[in-house]
Amino acid sequence: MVENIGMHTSSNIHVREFVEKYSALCQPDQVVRCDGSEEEKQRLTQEAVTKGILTPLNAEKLPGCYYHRSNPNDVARVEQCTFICTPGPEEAGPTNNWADPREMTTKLHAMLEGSMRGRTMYVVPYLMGPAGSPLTKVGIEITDSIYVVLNMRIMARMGRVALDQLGTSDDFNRGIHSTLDCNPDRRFICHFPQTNTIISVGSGYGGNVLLGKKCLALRIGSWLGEHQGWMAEHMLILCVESPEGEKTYVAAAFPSACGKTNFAMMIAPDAFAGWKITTVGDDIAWLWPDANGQLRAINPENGYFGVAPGTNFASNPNAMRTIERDTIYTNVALLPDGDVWWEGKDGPPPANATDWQGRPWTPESKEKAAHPNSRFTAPMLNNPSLASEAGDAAGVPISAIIFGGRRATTMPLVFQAFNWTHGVYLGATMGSEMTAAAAGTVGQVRRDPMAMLPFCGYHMADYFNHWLSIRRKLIDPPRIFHVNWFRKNAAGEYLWPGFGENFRVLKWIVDRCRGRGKARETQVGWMPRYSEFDWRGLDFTREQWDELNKFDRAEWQRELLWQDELLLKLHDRLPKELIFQRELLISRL
Ligand code: OXD
Ligand code: MN
Repeated sequence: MVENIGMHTSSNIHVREFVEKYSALCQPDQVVRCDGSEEEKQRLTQEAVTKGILTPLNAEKLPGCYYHRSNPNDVARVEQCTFICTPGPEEAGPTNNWADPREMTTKLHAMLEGSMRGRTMYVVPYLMGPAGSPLTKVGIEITDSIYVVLNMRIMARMGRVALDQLGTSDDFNRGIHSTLDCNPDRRFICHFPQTNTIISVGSGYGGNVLLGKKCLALRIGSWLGEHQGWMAEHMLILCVESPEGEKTYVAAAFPSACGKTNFAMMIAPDAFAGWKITTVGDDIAWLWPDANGQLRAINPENGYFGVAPGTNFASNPNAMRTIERDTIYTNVALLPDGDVWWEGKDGPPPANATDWQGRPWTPESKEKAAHPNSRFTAPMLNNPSLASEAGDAAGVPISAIIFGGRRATTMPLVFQAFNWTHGVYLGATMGSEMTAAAAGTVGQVRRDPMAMLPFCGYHMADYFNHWLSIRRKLIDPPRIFHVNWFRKNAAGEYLWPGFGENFRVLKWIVDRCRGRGKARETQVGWMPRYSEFDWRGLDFTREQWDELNKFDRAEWQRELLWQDELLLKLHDRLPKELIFQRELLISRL
């Protein structure tokens, strides 16, 4: 006998049928329908503590914060277990794993059968996007993980607000998650765009199970965007405000764990008194051309799921303040006084800690105390630099789009595309060294178009075409830029200080968008001269600048060959504009 707890059974018949279907299949002991209330948060948190899923942290240092350790086999997104299930493989394209929707559903349903016996099934209604925005989507996630519920509560607008927006409609994403036995061999993250459904089994890791984030807001979202005329992108959104109060909105796509959160929360160097950067979003942007031909964007999320290692008061003071309260920490190290620690946190390493796997740790230990992909989940409202527009249903007008990767060689600090089509080519051919955010070989350069390789829910060449088609709806398209904070010298040292100093790059970008900044035409795009950068307060010589921006023909030739690997994969659907851009680049080189 299934017991029902929580809010009234939803009056939406489609939600009811969905929940009944999966409770009959998964056979939980009880079904808890979440309403997003404070009382519910307290109750579920207490239950998670009692069950040992969460550990309360030091209430003075970190009020309202909790600690969670995942299964050591389950610490990152797993691209090899992630599938796009469309009627034919050509819709998913060569950059996605494809499975037949019927066969995959049968297989997953067999795994789900009875999977929640002895467990609770939580029903989590949520919104991606501010209530009332034209792009906002409703999702209902069914999960057997209380950790997922408490994280979803931070990352999305959760509970009654979503059911209110849904009304009697059938238009919602159906998400089903069961941790099963957390066995990597029984781990599948599957997307069914045609039926707006996601089924995720065998994992408890954020990117695999907080279904509103990567699964709905990016993979299903990108598919919906192509059909509905908008774009779901792996981009932060920030606002640059000048001392005169001029606001410029910028969106930027960097691959996972390449500093989107740091860039989105950046503070201008002291010398730039009066300049302010505020955060609209740190990971995902939904963009659409409005009726006036202006590209607008919302951040569909409500919180930050950020990488902890490397976060400190120098690299990201706003993040440090954001995660001082009401935050869930996953796989960081735990200190004896109930504080948390990770590599790259301020101050010296602690004398003693418990590492992310629960083992004693000292500075002499060979292994890292925190997992390199350890995370914080924190409410957006905690961010001291949150933009006042972050929750605006109408979104913000975007003036610049930035693409960037982690590249030790070849790529200069910043250059501007000649036009939108060239910018799409820059995004499409983006490369980056792999990070710990996904299982794989850290450090290897791979093509990651628009930082969407793991997140584009359909054929990548059709996605490029969609980008090109959006241009036709824009009257004054955003300017497009490419940046690289990670170039190194022969000794392996970074050539650019990065972090807050990236403001100088941002300022040049804003000036370019506003028709004020100067640049010179180069083989690769418009580049700033040393004299065109604002150097107040920083000692950076012309020689350093020249090394940072050196053009090496041999490296660019190799770059072109690397780009071909991806372009060849997509050859049968590749838009001719991108082929022409490649030819133009070759002739300029
Ligand atoms: C993320 C990711 O968690 O990109 O944002 O992996
Ligand atoms: Mn991301």
